[in-house]
Amino acid sequence: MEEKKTIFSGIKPSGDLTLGSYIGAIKKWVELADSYNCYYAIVDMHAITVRHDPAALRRRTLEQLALYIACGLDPKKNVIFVQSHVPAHAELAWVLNCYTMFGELSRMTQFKDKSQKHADNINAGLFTYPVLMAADILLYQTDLVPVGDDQKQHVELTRDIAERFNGIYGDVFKIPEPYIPKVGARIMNLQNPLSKMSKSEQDAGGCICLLDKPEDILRAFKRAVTDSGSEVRYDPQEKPGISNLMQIYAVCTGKSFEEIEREFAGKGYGDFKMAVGEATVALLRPLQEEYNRLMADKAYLEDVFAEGAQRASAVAEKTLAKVRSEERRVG
Ligand code: AQP
Repeated sequence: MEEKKTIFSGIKPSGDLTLGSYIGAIKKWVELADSYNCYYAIVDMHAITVRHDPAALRRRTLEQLALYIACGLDPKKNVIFVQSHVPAHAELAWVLNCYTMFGELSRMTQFKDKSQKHADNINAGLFTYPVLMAADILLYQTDLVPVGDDQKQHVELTRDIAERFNGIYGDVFKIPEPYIPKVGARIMNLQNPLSKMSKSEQDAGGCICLLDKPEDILRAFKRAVTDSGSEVRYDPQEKPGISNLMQIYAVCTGKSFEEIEREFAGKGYGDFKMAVGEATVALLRPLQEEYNRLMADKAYLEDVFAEGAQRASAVAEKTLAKVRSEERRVG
């Protein structure tokens, strides 16, 4: 029997998880879990590249684990862990820093965006963030990295770094491929459909969090910014607001864009927005119930963390030993 391929992906606990995090990443992770060997991390070291509140980071790390499981990730089948519990990530990141060019990192659009948003704190960690991400991925000899569209550039850089390293030392790393969902690769802010829905920018009404109350979700969709005209039609250029809502509705209901266009032919934007809100509430309800159940059992969550760290470390340390012996030629 052919050996299962490996997946690595992670989300940083920089804010409450959003519908964007779910649709762009976690939903895919769940779908892939049976067919691959999966490593799903809570990448807390990435979250400290901007100023943060330590207590909130600790709280969110645990909440994020409960949400991963509530979304359908089974910790027995998948290795679920916290990045900082596996020191190999930091060590490999340092080595890879020495094989990554200043010019490459300067071209990263996320660095440019974050530097603008955090102009008073453009720290070196923000700049070398993609190198830590490369270490995260390469430590597990990953074949596939399911990410939203915004992270594609970082996965491409990871490939370049790995190829450069392998070109010098032989086949140390597997070269990973990005895996971007066809629908929902970039869920946009409901108040500004030209800007991504981000968990660190939870402005009033623009962002749906996975734990939001049904009435807040319905209100946010009711107030979502739409486009001129009144026809529900998929056209991201001309109708970015409606097209974003169509992506969300398509994921919640499993319907195609054509089916949605037929369903709302002759109806106004108001009916459509209401339907998207209701479909989102229906998607999130069971997930929220399971989350509440899990959060009442902190001991179980702590056990999952401990086991995940152990399983992840065993694999990560093997890759790191290979790196050390090839790169430094020491025993
Ligand atoms: N709006 C989105 N649509 C589709 N996919 C998304 N992802 C995030 N937002 C959307 C995907 O979720 C994963 C988590 O990414 P991350 O937390 O490591 O970093 P991010 O992409 O920077 O996420 P945020 O929410 O925008 O965080 P902040 O505000 O802290 O920077 C990735 O696979 C991402 O593509």
